[in-house]
Amino acid sequence: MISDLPANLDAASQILKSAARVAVMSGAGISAESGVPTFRGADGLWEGRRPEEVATPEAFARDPEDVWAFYKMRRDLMAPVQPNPAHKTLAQWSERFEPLHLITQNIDGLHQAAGSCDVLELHGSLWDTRCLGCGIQESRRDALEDAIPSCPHCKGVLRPAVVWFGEMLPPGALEQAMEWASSCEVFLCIGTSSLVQPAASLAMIALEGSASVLEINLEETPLTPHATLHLQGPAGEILPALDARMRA
Ligand code: BV8
Ligand code: ZN
Repeated sequence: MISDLPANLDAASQILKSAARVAVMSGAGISAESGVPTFRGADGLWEGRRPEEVATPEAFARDPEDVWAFYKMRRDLMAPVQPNPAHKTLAQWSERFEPLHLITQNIDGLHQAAGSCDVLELHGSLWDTRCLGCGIQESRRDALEDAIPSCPHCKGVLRPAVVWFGEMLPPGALEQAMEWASSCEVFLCIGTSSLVQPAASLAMIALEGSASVLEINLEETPLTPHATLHLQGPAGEILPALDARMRA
């Protein structure tokens, strides 16, 4: 799809202006302008390490220390990171639409840091741990010193409370996301390669529900041919540009 950005921005802002029910699905690309490496880009986090190596229950069973080192590296990397204008625009839009449902594949917490509430984290949170012993899940921003952190309640082994490949999404999360996707008027798909399932199926569910699907991405993805509009460019510039047109 040839992207004529100015025309697509005008068309997209018209679609949004007349919408009430909006759903958003974000991926790693929305945090790229905050300095967070994406998964499959040239500087991708997976660079040199296959996802199956670190983001699977088998990897954790095989070498929990190695998997924790990977997540600690990401927690340390994320600690100083701030939301960018893309996150901030979506936070402002939560007042503008009735409702704006925000679904994210990201585990970085930047939507919440920008002020968005009720964020549906399909793949869990980098900041949460879950105990293999007592099952308690809690958010922890402290440095998690030990190679394999232990539960403050029962001394059991903690794991990152994220969804690994081959694992089910949190109970109810996919159902909620599917309900929002099927009932929205506009579905914004921002900064995702649309490769990881079942998240990648949400945009198609929105299309079946006769929503307009607006894709914001630096490049074309498997969703692009199906999208109503493809807005090619950085989310941190495109979302504020849409917002400005909607206010004009
Ligand atoms: C499940 C948490 C099964 C951990 C993540 C074969 C075919 C189809 C499916 C499968 C298959 N083989 C296996 C599967 C299933 C698998 C899957 O989909 N694999 C893919 C790789 C093929 N899925 C699963 O395993 C899921 N579970 O299926 O369960 C099951 C069923 C029944 C019973 C039991 C089990 C679980 C998947 C969740 C995995 N966890 N994250 C962690 O983060 O460490 S996934 C991980 O990838 C992140 O969550 C990330 O968000 C997600 C998706 O990636 P993206 O967000 O899209 O990021 P990516 O780098 O790929 O793309 C960035 C995009 O942004 C690019 O397009 C780029 O152009 C763009 N961009 C960059 N900068 C900008 C930008 N856009 C705008 N502005 C910018 N500035
Ligand atoms: Zn415990």
